Amino acid sequence: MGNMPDDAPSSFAENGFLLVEAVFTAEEMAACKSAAKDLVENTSGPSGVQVWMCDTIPPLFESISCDPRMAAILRPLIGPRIEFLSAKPVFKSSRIQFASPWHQDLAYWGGATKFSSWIALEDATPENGCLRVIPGSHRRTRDHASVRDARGFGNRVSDEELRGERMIDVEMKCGDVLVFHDGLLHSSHPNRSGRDRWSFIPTYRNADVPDTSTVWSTSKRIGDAA
Ligand SMILES: O=C(O)CCC(=O)C(=O)O
Repeated sequence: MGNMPDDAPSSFAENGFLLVEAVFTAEEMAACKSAAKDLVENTSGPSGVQVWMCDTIPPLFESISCDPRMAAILRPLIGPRIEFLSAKPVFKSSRIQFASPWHQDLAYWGGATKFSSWIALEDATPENGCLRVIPGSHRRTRDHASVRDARGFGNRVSDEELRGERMIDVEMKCGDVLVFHDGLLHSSHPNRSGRDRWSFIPTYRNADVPDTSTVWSTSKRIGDAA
């Protein structure tokens, strides 16, 4: 299941994210990207994000989200009973020249901790808009300003508030998976490559932890223990 590091649970607990290399093949990622292009290129909003709940997600995307390799990566981090909630292909068009703003996903969701996996459908670099993260930021919930403009992402933490914090670029190869905690502060670089950039982000939670979030009314158990 890719190159799962030996210290995965402690590294994830400390940093709020974990990069696992070479999980999916280039062929699998190409199929996912081509299906995502057909379905969302012309329908998603300015942020390039479209969300599918687990009961309405197209089969190819469900199979990637619920793949045994994903369950094997998530089990040491979440626990034996994993629920798949929803997923989104994220399309960063070559026309989108602005960075995605800093935020914690929990500002949109509330309730129990959720875990997302940023799956690289192609190589992600600072030039084409890879993610940026602040290691360890998942331990503190920040205030988010509510902003409405053409960049999408209505809940944001300003760049000024984060000045001086250690930010790292997460460069990824096609087929790599970055699992991250919903408290992790993240943003992404503008896409200056002149080419589109695609990723796919399924979200999960621990079925044993009560969740007061009202975002999801359905979920699907994944993994051997389900
Ligand atoms: O992939 C990106 O460019 C940003 C995605 C993101 O931050 C999110 O969906 O929460």
